[in-house]
Amino acid sequence: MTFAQRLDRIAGLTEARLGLLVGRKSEQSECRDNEVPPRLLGAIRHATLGGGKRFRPFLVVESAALFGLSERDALDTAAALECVHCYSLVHDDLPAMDNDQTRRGQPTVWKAFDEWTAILAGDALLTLAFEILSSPSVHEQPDVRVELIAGLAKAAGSAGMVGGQALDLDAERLNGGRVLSAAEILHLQSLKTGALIRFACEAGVILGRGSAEERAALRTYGLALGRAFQIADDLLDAEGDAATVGKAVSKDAAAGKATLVSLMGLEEARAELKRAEQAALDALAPFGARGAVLADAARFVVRRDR
Ligand code: GRG
Repeated sequence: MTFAQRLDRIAGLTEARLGLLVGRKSEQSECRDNEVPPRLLGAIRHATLGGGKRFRPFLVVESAALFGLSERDALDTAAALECVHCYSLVHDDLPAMDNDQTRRGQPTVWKAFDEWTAILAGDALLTLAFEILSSPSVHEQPDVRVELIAGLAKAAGSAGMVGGQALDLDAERLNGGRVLSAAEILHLQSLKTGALIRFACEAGVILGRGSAEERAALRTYGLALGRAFQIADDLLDAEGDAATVGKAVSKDAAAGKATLVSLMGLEEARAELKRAEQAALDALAPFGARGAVLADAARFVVRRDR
C-alpha cells in the first residue's frame, strides 16, 4: 500500500468510527444516549464528518503499529483526538477568532448554523473526546486510559493548544505592533499546532506500553513533525490555492499574523521546514525499518498541498 492509500484508509476508518461516536439522528448509537438536540447534533456532524486529512488519527494508528497494535486497537484513541482537533477548528473559525467562512471546502460551522451553535458544538466535541477515552473500548487497562486522558488534556489545554492560540491572538491584537522573534513564533506554534501532533505520536506508545526511550523518541519526532506541519501551513497560506487547500489563503499577511514566513520570508521558511523534516526523520532512528511509515508521514507534511 502506498502512503497515500494508507492515509486514505485510516481517514475512512476514522470517518466511520466518528460517525458512530458523535451520534446519529433518531438512531441508537454506540456511545451516546439519544438526547442530543437535533440542531446541535447537525452542527457536531458538520464539524467532524466529510472532510479533513485525518492526519492526527493516522499518527495515532501508525505510532501504535510500531508496538504491534492493530488499526482497531488504536481507532477510538484516534477518534477522540480528532474530536479535539475538530473542536479547535470550529472555535478557531469563529468571528471572535479567525473569522473564517470556509473550512474543508464547506461553510464553517458558524456560517452553516450560527455562532452559539458553533461554540456549543465545539464544547460538545471537546467533552466527547474524554468520554470516548474513558471507555474500555480504548484499552482494557484503566491506567492506560487515565494516561491517555491526562496526556490529551495537557496537550489540548492552557499549557498546550489553547495556550498557543492565546499567545497567537495576543500577538496579533495586543502587542502594539511588536514583531515576535523566531523563537517566540516557534514557541507559540509548538503549543498551538505542535502539542496535539506530539500527543498523537505519544498516544501510540501509551497504548503499546513502549519504553521511556521509545516514548522520548516519538516525542522528539512529534515535536519536529508539528513544527514542520505549521511551517508548511504558513507556506500554504502564502502560496497555496484556496480551492485545493479547502480554506481561504493569504490571511496571515492581511491579519499581520506572526509566522516564520512573515518574519524570514519564503526561502528561509522553506529551509527551516527542511530542517524540521530532517529532525523528525532522525528521531525515528531507534525504530529502524519499522519507522518507514512515520518517515513517509514527515515527507508528506513537507510536500502537502492541502
Ligand atoms: C480555538 C483552542 C483553539 C485552538 C485553535 C487548530 C488551531 C488552534 C487553529 C487552527 C488554525 C490553523 C490554520 C492552524 C495551523 C495548523 C492547523 C492546525 C491546521 C489545520 O489542521 P489540518 O491541516 O486540517 O490537519 P484538516 O482539515 O486536514 O483536519
